[in-house]
Amino acid sequence: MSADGFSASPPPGARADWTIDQGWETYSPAEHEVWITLYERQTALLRDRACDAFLKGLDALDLHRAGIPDFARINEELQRLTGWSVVAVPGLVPDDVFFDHLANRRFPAGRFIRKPEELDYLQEPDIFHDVFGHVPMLTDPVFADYMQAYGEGGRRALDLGVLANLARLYWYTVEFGLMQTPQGLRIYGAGIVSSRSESIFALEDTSPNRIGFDLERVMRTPYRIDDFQQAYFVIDSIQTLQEVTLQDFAPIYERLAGAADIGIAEMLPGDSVLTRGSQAYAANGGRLAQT
Ligand code: HBI
Ligand code: FE
Repeated sequence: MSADGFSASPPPGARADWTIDQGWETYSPAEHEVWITLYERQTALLRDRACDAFLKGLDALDLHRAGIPDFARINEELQRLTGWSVVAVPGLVPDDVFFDHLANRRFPAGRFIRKPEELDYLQEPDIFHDVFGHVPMLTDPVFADYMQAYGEGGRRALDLGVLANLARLYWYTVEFGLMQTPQGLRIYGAGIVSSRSESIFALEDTSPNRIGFDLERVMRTPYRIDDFQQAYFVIDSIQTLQEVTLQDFAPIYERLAGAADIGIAEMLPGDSVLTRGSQAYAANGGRLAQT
């Protein structure tokens, strides 16, 4: 991937749009076993932590089958529900390629799965993060629209050179978003639902800030790529995300161009505060201190 996010050429064996065949029949029993271990561990934890749309999607796609799902099988149901499909890619793809897939209702998912010794954490998204984490929410029609709109917005943001702001929106919603529901705080972000430790930390730990979602606030707030988030943003419904995409982003990008970033752990007077975090986890070294 080149620095500016525009297409380098696809790796050998990949098609021009960076897709590859999933090759479901080539997974080993040990790889299926890793999926089953992760799946059973996460679903036990998420029953009262993930939002309804996620849990419904998990069941609708029949992901509780034993082992790594065959994209051809889940795509039949996914396309019927929201017109989305999962396509296999070798790993992270250039931003413009990524946005083009999303804009066409194709979710690019890595085909590789983590090693048994990496169960708890890996830097690059594997098939468990991508398919268990991201795909169930794509069965929700409103969220499915949001993801397509994000792809279209991403292409525009790349052309305008403001991708960093939009990437924060993706990070604090699609990857690490929380939702307030009548049953309490629930998770919808893929980066959280696919992680056992962050599924607990994000909802229950006193360290992180939990702040009501505000589009420009989110787009001015940096995020962590190497550890638990120091701030989580909370929507009150998936419709909130859809309303976001109905806005004209041009004036927002102009305002953001003149606005400084907000400190990752900072709280602003205008924030709607659910949790004023202690930041104790980050202060004492975060993940490194835990190992
Ligand atoms: N590629 N396969 C893959 N998956 C991603 O989540 C992804 C990507 N490329 C770029 C990217 N995400 C982000 O940089 C954009 O959301 C900004
Ligand atoms: Fe992801």
